[in-house]
Amino acid sequence: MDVREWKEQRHGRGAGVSRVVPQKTRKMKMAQVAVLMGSSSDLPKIQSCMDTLKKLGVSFEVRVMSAHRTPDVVKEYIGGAASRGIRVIIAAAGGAAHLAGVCASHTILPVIGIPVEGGALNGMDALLATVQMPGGIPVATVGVGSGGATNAALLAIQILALNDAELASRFAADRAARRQKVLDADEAMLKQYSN
Ligand code: RP5
Repeated sequence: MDVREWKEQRHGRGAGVSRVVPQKTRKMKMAQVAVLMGSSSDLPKIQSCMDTLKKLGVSFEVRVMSAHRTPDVVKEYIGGAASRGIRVIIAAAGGAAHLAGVCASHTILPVIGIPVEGGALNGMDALLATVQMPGGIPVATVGVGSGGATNAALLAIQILALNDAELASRFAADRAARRQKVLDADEAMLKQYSN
């Protein structure tokens, strides 16, 4: 029995074939950020992460892999991420959310964890599992919910912007726009309620 047959016997059909860098991914622009989610059911809850990366012009790839259901794929993918040009990993998972911590254990790249809401505890479980990493293997954990997913992208951008002046200025412009939005809202409120 060769290694591929052994993997297939242990993990199911197709397990012996590397799924880590599919042909399609190799031809795409080299990604700087990897966004992983534990299940495709997480996608709508972290959409703002991808939207924010796209808006600020950061190259990224999005994958579904699970610390529990496909641990072998996670290990292989994360192990090769830095050499493929990935600089920051964002990992989103719900429930007993181990994905970000497991990713962090396989790389020295910075890992940002998004606790995904849902299930019986509505994200409290994912928040604690992601944020409470034992000392030595850090995961930068953002909040539960859409704001957390946005912040994961912004934090990844801040890390990349340390070595990318153009990205730093796009980030500064985004922050200025957020400031302006509050000022505009304040002005509108004043007009609406001033006697
Ligand atoms: C986690 O379990 C996933 O990240 C997801 O949030 C949760 C439920 O997954 P599904 O049962 O919807 O695939 O691993």
